[in-house]
Amino acid sequence: MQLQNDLLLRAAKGEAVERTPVWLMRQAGRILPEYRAVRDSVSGFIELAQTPELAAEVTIQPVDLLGVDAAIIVSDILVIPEAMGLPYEMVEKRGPFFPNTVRSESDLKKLRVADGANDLSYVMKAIEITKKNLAGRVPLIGFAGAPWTIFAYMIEGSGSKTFSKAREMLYTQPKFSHQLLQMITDSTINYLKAQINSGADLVQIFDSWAGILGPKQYAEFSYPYISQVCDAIIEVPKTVFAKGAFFAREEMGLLNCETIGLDWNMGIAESRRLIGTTKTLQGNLDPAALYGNPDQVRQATIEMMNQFKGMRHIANLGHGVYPDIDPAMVKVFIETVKNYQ
Ligand code: 1CP
Repeated sequence: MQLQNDLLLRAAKGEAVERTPVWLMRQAGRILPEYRAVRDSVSGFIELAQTPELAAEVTIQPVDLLGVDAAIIVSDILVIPEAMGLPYEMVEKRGPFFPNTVRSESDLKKLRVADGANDLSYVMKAIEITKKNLAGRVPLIGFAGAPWTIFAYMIEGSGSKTFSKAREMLYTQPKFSHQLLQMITDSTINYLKAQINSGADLVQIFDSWAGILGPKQYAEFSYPYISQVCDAIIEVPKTVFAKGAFFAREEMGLLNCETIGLDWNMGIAESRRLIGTTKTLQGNLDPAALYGNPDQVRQATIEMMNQFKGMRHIANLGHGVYPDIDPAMVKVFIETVKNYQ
C-alpha cells in the first residue's frame, strides 16, 4: 500500500521533506489513558502485547490522538530473551523480571537462536493488523533491543541502575559473553527481518544501556553486534539509538544505517561534527522539558529545532516520554515541530 505520509522514510534516507517528521519514543504505552483502558481490560502488558488485535489498537492510538508521523509497534525489547527460552514477567510499577537468568556456558545450552517469524508470530500478526488498519496513513516502525542491552537484562534478571552483574561478566567471562551476544544478535536479525516481512517500514535498535559501558567495553561488546545487525538488514532504513554512548559518536557515523538517535546530553552541533553529514539525526529534546507549561514547551521545542536547522533530522525526545507527562504537552511538542518554518 502506498503511504500517504512518508516524511519519516524520506527524512531517514536524506531526501527532501516539506517539514520535519516527528514521533516520540515510548509514545504508545505510557502516557495515554486510552492505552491504560485497553491494558486494564486484560491481565497486563504481556497479554496485551500477545493479543494482536489489542496490540494493533494501542499502536495506532498515538496516530489518532497525538498526530505523530509514525506508529511504533507495541511489543517490548524483552520478547527476544523469551523467544530464546528465557521468559519474563512484567511486575506492575516495577518493570520486567526474569525468573531465570543466564550466568554460565552451561546455561547457554538451554537457550536457542530465535527464528522470529514462528517464535514471535503474535508480533507478526500485530504488525499485519496494524498495517491494514493504518491504511497507509503513516509508516510503521519495528524495533528490537541492541544485543548488549538484551544481554544486560538476561544476566541481571531485571532492570538495574548499574547492571553490575552484566558488566562483571564482560570482565570475568568474556568468551561466554561473546557467545551469548552472538546468539542474541542472530535472534535479533531473524526477528527484525520477520518484522519487515510482515510490514515494518523502518526499524530502530534501542541500546538503552549503552551509556553504562566504557568506550573500550562498548567497542568490544556492543558496537560490533549492532554493526552486524545493521549489515544484515538491507530491506528498510535503520535507526540506531545508543543512549549515553556519547563517546562512540564518531564510530556511529560509520554504521551501515540511515539514522542515529541522540539523547539530550549529546550536543547537536558537536554530534553532527562527529557523526558526519551522511546520517539523519533523530532527537533530542530532554523528556523533562514536557513538564513545562505550553509556552515553555513551545520555546524548548523551537530551540531544539533551531539547532537542527538545515540538517537531516527526525524530531523526537532524547529518550522515551515519561509516564507522568500530560498528553496535552506532548501535543504542543508535536504541533510546534509541525508548524516550525
Ligand atoms: O504496565 C505496562 O503497561 C507495561 C509498560 C511497558 C510498555 C507499554 C513496558 C514495560 N514496555 C512497553 C512497551 C515498549 N517497550 C515499547 C512499545 C512502544 C511504546 O511504548 O510506545 C517499546 C519501544 C519498548 C522498548 C523498551 N522496553 C526499552 C527500550 C527503550 C527505552 O525506553 O529505553 C526498554 C529498556 C524496555 C524494557 C522495559 N519494558 C517495560 C519497562 C518498565 C522497561 C524498563 C525497565 C527498566 O527500567 O530496566
